[in-house]
Amino acid sequence: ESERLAKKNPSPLSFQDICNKLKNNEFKNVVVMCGAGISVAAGIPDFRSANGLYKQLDGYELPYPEAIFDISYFKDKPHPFFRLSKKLFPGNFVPTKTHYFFRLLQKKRILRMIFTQNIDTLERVAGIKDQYLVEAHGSFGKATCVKCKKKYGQNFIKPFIFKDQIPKCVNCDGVVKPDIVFFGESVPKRFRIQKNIDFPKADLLLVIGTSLVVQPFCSLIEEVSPSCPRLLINRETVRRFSSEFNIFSQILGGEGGGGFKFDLEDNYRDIKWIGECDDGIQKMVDLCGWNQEFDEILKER
Ligand code: CNA
Repeated sequence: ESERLAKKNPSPLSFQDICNKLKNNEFKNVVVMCGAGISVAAGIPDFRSANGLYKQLDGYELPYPEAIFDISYFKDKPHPFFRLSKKLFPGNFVPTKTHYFFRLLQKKRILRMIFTQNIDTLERVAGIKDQYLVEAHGSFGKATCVKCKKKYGQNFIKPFIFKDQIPKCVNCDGVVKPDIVFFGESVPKRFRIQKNIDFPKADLLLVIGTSLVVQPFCSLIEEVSPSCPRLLINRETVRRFSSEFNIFSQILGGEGGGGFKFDLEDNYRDIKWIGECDDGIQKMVDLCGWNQEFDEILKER
């Protein structure tokens, strides 16, 4: 069905057209939406791929994989999350070409904002400044006691996690949870504020390395103006959920939400490049003729 609609109403823009416009400085406010796929080449598994984290949770005794990030499950059983945290904890990973491409956009002063779902902080490691970053699902940078809300830094929780212990509050003995947004928790205030500021201003939306299923993040693609081209770079095309799936997935932990369109109907401005993130990015750099500048940035790795 989607192919039929895309054929009926193909995008007048090609991947090459987008790159030409970038090269000719026609985009001045690039908004990026990214997810776990951009960090897979750094060695951090994503959630939903065939060898993703959700397939690696066998020994964790979870009722369903998403429970590991479910706030009510966590309050009852925090162990599985902390066991996984040891694997994901920032510090041991090098950013990918894709992360450094964001840095190139920042250098060219055409990066409006990156909205990331990732909690690995690799955007920061690649040199993205705070002002250009919205960590929509939080990060391991800070932590909060679930009971008394006392705030902690990353250095407090890290030794506990690496010793396979649960970090406990010095005041009330409550569990200290990293400030990562779990299913059932609300997104940070910065997400809500920047969403209304940056999306209406976007003249190009780059969606990269995400299955676009987690709400409210996935609905952001609807927030750009109707004239803003939306470029997807991903291993697979992104799905659109039926309402039945939403009800089911909400029971599973708040995903879905549906109703959004991406590269399906009214395809007058959506473009997709299916393949590895870093290959798509290299292709963009080649077509833009930005190789020399990009290589300079990559040398810092
Ligand atoms: P996801 O649902 O696992 O989807 C990842 C998407 O990326 C899939 O569509 C894959 O096909 C695609 N993909 C995987 N590898 C590549 C690659 N090398 N090149 C191109 N495409 C690729 O992950 P989402 O980010 O969409 O889901 C949101 C969750 C995942 C967020 O809440 C994150 O916090 C969470 N997560 C984050 C990390 C991280 O911080 N690195 C790791 C795992 C999960």
